[in-house]
Amino acid sequence: MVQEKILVIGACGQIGTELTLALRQRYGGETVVAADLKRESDLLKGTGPFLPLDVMDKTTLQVQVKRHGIKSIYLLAAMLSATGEQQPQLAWRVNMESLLNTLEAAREESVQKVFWPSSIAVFGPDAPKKDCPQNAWSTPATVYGISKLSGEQWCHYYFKRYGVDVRSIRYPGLISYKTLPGGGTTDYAIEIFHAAIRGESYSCFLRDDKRLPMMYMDDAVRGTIELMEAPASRITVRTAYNIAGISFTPADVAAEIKRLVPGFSIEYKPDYRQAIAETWPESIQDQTARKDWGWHPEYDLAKMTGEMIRHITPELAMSTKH
Ligand code: NAD
Ligand code: AKB
Repeated sequence: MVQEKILVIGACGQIGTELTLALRQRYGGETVVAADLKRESDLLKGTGPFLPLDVMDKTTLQVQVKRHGIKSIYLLAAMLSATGEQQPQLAWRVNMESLLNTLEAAREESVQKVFWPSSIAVFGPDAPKKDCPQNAWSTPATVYGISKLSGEQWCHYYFKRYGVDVRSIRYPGLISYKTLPGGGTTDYAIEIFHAAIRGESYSCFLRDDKRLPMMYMDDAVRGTIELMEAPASRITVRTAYNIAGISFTPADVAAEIKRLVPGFSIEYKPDYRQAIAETWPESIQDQTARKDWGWHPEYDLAKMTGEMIRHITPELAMSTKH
């Protein structure tokens, strides 16, 4: 069977890098066109085609989708919660225009499938903090969360009105070692590992007891591909699926790191990101994703911590020091 062409927009980011590599491994390097505003990252070089692309340029996006005969798009370009709060107007524009340009390109160029990630940030202070359900009341308190909630509705609209097969997941905070995070409230849970490997004390911008939903990147990438490969008849949610991984506090992850890096120490200096985190759930329910397309996480806190410590070399940790 000839594999149809895939476009990953935002391919040099935290998720984009790992998702592009996983898609290339599964479907073949030439099948997956990586695109980003940034120059091609070293990890992607030599693994498949790269396209410099600004997704805000609707005409160029459409031309490239047509030229490459793209049949699936993964849109990962966005401004995350913390940087979004620094520039709310820009975050709204980037997050909404990138999605609307992609949905329009999909509609006009007969793209068969679109993946666009939402976030646990759609839930605001009025949603249940524990085991937040799929359909909990959403009153997001950040521009990022507002853009994700609106984006979910646009995905639903394009599916209902135009039949575009758009699929989405509300990712928790994602933990990975290959690429640094891009400006979120959950970034502490990656920075902490780099500091530990450098032999430094970590100054955490959240409180010690701020529990949040998190997930190891391997689970997120596998879940994304499983969702995209599921038969359309199994997909009952056309806004975005809750998926749960691990729920932990900074103190929990610090204790787990200390077991493997005995001298590690941490101090807590909450900043504006604590206020963002306060509005998010501590854990989420994911029964609908489990029932519809078989979602299940494979990493708990101990397994994730072991993988992070194993893969972050002292050289890598030194290169990420700022
Ligand atoms: P990131 O910031 O690491 O990567 C985004 C990439 O998009 C970057 O490489 C950036 O250069 C690129 N980009 C930005 N503007 C662009 C433009 N105009 N045209 C083309 N490329 C552009 O973000 P990420 O963490 O990989 O997140 C990807 C998606 O997943 C986002 O929608 C984010 O909201 C969502 N998400 C991420 C997390 C997480 O923990 N990382 C959690 C929930 C949801
Ligand atoms: C962020 O902190 O902004 C992201 C997210 C949970 O969406 N990691």
